[in-house]
Amino acid sequence: MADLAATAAAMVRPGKGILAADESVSTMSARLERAGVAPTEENRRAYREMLVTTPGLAGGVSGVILCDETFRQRVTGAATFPQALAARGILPGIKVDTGARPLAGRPGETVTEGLDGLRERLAEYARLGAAFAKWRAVLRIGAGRPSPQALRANAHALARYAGACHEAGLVPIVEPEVLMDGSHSLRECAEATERALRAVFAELAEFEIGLDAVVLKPNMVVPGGDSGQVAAPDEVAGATLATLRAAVPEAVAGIAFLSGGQGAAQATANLAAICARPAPWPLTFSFGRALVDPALAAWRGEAARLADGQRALAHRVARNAAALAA
Ligand code: 5MM
Repeated sequence: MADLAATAAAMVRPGKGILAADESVSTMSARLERAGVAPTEENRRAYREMLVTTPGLAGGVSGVILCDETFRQRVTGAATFPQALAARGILPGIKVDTGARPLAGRPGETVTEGLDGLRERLAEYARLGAAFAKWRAVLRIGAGRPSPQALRANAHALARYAGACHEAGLVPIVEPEVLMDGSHSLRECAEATERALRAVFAELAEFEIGLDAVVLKPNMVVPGGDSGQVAAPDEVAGATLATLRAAVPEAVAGIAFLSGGQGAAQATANLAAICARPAPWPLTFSFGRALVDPALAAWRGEAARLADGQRALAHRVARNAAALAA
């Protein structure tokens, strides 16, 4: 466990965050199509190669999360993606859940699946070079939601996943995402997030998971996207840290926020406000869209625009790394 705690500490070390480039094949294909790029296996590979070979990426990124397809692909020059990341001093991570599926008896709610065969898959990913893994639970705010049943089912799966990761020698990123979708208030987001985190840490305690080798990836506490409310970064920071303090044990190795569909600049401003306040855990980012959307828009699948895409990613990484030191 000492090695795992050291890896977890390296993932959240000062001035660095985690790049979430683990979109599933269907999500990535849809994003490429929206950007005018044909959604082929080769274009998904080329896009991820553009990201991970960005000059200086290791200056602000401690780890990159990949999906199964990318993990088995190669960058130009024959190294696999995990080998290419390790050569750059970046920890390779792998998304190991198989997605959110409808939860029986709870219309509109999901449970994230992927426990079947997980031990064998984790062992293979470890052999292929993974240092850490990620599993994302998806929770919605609405009438009666998230329900106690959805909270418990997802928390139980996250705890079993975390235990399996530790057995395989991987650090688990535990991601219970309360979606921004909806018209809920910031207060309702805070309440739902606190309930979600309490459920997760109750299950992690039940399974005796060593928290010094766990990185938590929560949402920030923000009003729903359709609420019409706008929360200033200081209000987001206050509500986010109050919620985390109420539900997250101090023993957790670190907290890496997701961006959740916030605009890139907004996510960075909120991150900076959160990091400006004292907290008992290392705080950082594990953004997907807020890091890569500008890079995809700049690249557009054209080899001649590769450097533009990389500059866009490097810019967002630098802004977020600077936010950590706010
Ligand atoms: C990059 O997207 C991840 C997985 O996407 P799928 O839904 O296709 O599996 C996702 O888990 C991501 O890591 C987190 O939600 C954080 O991403 P954002 O864009 O919210 O920061």
